[in-house]
Amino acid sequence: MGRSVAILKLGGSVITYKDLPLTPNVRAIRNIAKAIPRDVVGRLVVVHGGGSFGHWAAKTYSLSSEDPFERAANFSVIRWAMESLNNVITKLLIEAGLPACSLQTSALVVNKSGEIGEARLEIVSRFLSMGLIPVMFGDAVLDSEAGFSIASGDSLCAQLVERLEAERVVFAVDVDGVYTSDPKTNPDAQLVKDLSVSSLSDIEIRSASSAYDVTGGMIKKLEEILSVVKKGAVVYVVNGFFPDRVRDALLGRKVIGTVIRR
Ligand code: ATP
Ligand code: IP8
Repeated sequence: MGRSVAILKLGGSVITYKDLPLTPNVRAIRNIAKAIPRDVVGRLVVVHGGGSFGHWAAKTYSLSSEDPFERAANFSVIRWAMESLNNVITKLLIEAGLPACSLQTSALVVNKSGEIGEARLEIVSRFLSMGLIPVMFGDAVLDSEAGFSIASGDSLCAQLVERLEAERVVFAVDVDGVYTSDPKTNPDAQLVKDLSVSSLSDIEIRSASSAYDVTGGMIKKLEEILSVVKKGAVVYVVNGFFPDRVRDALLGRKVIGTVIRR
C-alpha cells in the first residue's frame, strides 16, 4: 500500500464508559466520527478496543473455564459483546457520512498462546482500494494452543502496520498522551511530548486503567507502540475527547499529545 496509510485506534476508555458494562460513549464516538477528515478515506483503518463491552465480557465469561461447552458458550458471549460495540461504532461513522465497513477480527486472526499467530489481512488492503474504511477491533479469537484467547486492538494495530506499511498510528485514549507516570494517580506526572524507542523505557507505568482490563492496559500498549515504531510508523497518543487533536494527528499536524518515532 505504501507509506500513506493511517490507523486510528479508538481506545476503550474513550468509546465506552469503562466502569459501566455494555455502555458506549455515543457522544465521544460521534464527535470523533465527525472529525475524521474526508481526505484520509481509502487510506484509513479504524481499530477499536473492548472497553466495557469486551473487557467486561472477558472477565465475566472466562475463556479458561474447565468445561469445554461453557468455554465455547463464553467465547460466543464475548464475540457478541464486541460485535455489539462494533455495530454502534460503524453506525456512527456511517451517520457521519463515512464509508465505514466492519471487518470481523476473529474471522481473520488466529492466536497462538495468547499472541497473534496467523493474520489473514490481505482483505484489508482490498477494502481500502475500494475507498472503504475498514472498522476492526480487539476480539475473542481461536487460539491454536489455548483453544480461545483475546487479540487486543493494539496488537492488531501492530500487525496492520507491518502488512499495510502504515505511515502513522493514532491512539485515542482518555488522557492527553503518555506521561512520566499515570496522570490519574500521580498529580506530578508530566506529559511527554516527544519520545523515541530508546527513551520509552524511562516511562513509569503504574497501573492498568481499569480493574477489568484483560489485555494489559498502558504497559502492554507501550510494548505494542514500540513494535509499531520499530516497523517505521510514527505513533501519536492523543486525548480522544478532543476530536480536533485526533484529526490533526491523522493529518500529521502538530498536536497536543505524545509523538513517538524511531
Ligand atoms: P484499550 O486498549 O482497552 O482499548 P485504551 O486504549 O483506552 O484501552 P488504556 O489501556 O485504558 O487505553 O490505557 C489508558 C490509561 O492508561 C489511561 O487512562 C491512564 O490512566 C493509564 N496510564 C497508566 N500509565 C500511564 C502513563 N504513563 N501515561 C499515560 N497513561 C497512563
Ligand atoms: O481493548 C480487547 O481489545 P483492547 C478486546 O484493544 C476484548 O485490548 C475482547 C477484550
